[in-house]
Parts: sequence; C-alpha cells; structure tokens
Amino acid sequence: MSYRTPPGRIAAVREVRDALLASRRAVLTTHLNADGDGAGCEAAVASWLRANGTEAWIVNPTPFPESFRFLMGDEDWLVEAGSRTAQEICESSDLAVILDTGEVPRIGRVRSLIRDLPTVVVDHHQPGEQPIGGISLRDPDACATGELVFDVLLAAGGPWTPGALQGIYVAILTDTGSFRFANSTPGSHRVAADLVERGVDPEEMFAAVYGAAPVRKYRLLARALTTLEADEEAGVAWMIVPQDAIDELGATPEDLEGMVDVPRGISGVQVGLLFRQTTTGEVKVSFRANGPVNVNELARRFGGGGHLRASGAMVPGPMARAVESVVAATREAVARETLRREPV
Ligand SMILES: [Mn+2]
Repeated sequence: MSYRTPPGRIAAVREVRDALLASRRAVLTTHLNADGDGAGCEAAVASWLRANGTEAWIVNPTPFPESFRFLMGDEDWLVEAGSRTAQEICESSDLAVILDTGEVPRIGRVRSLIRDLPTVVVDHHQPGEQPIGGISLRDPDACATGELVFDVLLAAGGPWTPGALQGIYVAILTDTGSFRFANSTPGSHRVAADLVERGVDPEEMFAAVYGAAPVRKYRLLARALTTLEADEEAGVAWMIVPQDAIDELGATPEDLEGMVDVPRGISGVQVGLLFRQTTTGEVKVSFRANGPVNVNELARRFGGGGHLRASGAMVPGPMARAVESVVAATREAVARETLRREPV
C-alpha cells in the first residue's frame, strides 16, 4: 500500500497548495530554536517554491541551525531577522508561511516583520491559546510537519527537488526520533518509503544529521549527566544542563538536541525532563512521555505546550525552584494517570 493523504486533510492541503503557488515572493519561518522538522520543512518548501518560480526566503526568530545547513546545498536562502534586508524582503513579499508552529509567541520577533502579510500555517502541534490566523493546514495526527508538507507537494505534483525530498525526510526522521517514537506511524514510514523511492539516501541523511556532531556536544552531555536524578518509584527522571558548562564550551541550543532522551530512556520512567537556564533568567523545560501521561497538558500549566508526548515550557527561575515545582507537578501527573488506568 502506498501513502495517501488522509481524506480529512485534503481540503486544507489544496487550499494551502493554491495559496503557496499563487505567491511571487514568500517569507518562510518556524518556531524559536528551529529543530529538524522546522528547518527541514523550511528547506523543503523554499526549494520547491523556487523550482516553481516563487522567490522564497527563510527568516527565523533565532539562527537557522548549522547542523541543517546542508539541506540548502550551495544555496543561501537565509536572512537574519534583525537585518535591513529582512525588513525589505518582508515588505515586498505577498505571503508569510509559518511551519511547525501555529502560535504567535513561538515566532518571536518575526511576528512584527510579517504583521501586514497574509499567512499560511502548516503545523502538527496541539492547538494553543494564541493561534496565528490565515489559511492553515493543522493536524496533530501528522507525525511531523514534514508529513503535511509532503501532502502539499503531492497535491501539487512536485517538482521533487533534492532540497524538497531531503528536507521532508529529515523533518520526519528527526521528529520521530529516527522512527522510534509513538508518532512512527504507518503514514510516517510510507512517506519515508516514497521519499526513498524518489531518490533520498537514508544512510547519507543519517550521517549528515547524526554523524556530524561537534565534540562539545558530548562534553556538554558529560557535564549534564552528573546532574541526572531518577525517582524510580514515581517514574520521573530529570537532568540539568549546567549554565557554566554551556558558557565554557560555547554550546548552542543544537547541542542539547536529544539530551532529554537520557532521563526519558531509564527503565520505568514515565516522564523524562530536561532543564536549562536561558539568558533571560528563565528556565527552559523539555517534557518527554513514554506512556500515556499527557505532557502537552502538563507543559501548558507552565505556559508552554507542544505534543501529547513531547512538549516544552519556559518557567521562572531560579533553577532550583523551577526543578522543584516542575518535578512535583510531573510526579503528580504520573500518579494521577496511574490511578486513572488502575482503578481500585
Ligand atoms: Mn514538529
């Protein structure tokens, strides 16, 4: 059986396709600290739009991750959000395309740049409280925003540029944790199979994404591991990325990618947490669930959100207090979920 766009998605897919193809100059963006899904979708949509004669530019609220630059090959479609060029490009564009988020606070300073533009949102997060308006293709059942971008390109009949194929593949590869997480569905595998049939080389993509880490990433992990705590009875484990280690090593947000999988990977753990100090004094918390605990709901209680099994929030500092309150709330959520599933 080959992949087919789920019927409930088709109307929105067509609407988004038509809006994108009608654009002459488009600005693409994603959430703060772009991940493989956000960056992969941007590269894919930019490559595909340019093949269609639309001048596409990527303007992100935080720098485009170095580790995903390879998706653009020799091209450079990146424009720094604070630059005069970004302002000029946004003023002369006819469309803003927001990928892998649909919420106003998540696009940071790009919001003011695209304020006067019509918007298209393509996203697979759970709906939040401050949605971005305009035309949208939103489906939390999609394994990655890359799956939704695939639907759009499928509806358009290509063209399947290398940038589009690789960008979508990397989006799905990274958001499914290399096809290990609960969002590794028949759909995610079918899209991947289709991309491989069209020419994506999985070994090449794996090497580019997971075989090119700077050594500081592992030195940072070593420092973070010394903080690892596991409450095995409660099914909660957590780790702190020490600020002094970040400073000494000159670590970037990309170096923290996947680190939350360490506490999450401990036997019996229902929810794994990762804490990191930010420059604003707030503490960034990542939540990952192995079982049925809804960490989207949990993160929302701290002003964040995301997915049922993967979400994040910014919590007021200092670190010790943030850890205390988030761990307490997580213990409670796990206990409540356990009670609900095993009625006395
Ligand atoms: Mn995503």
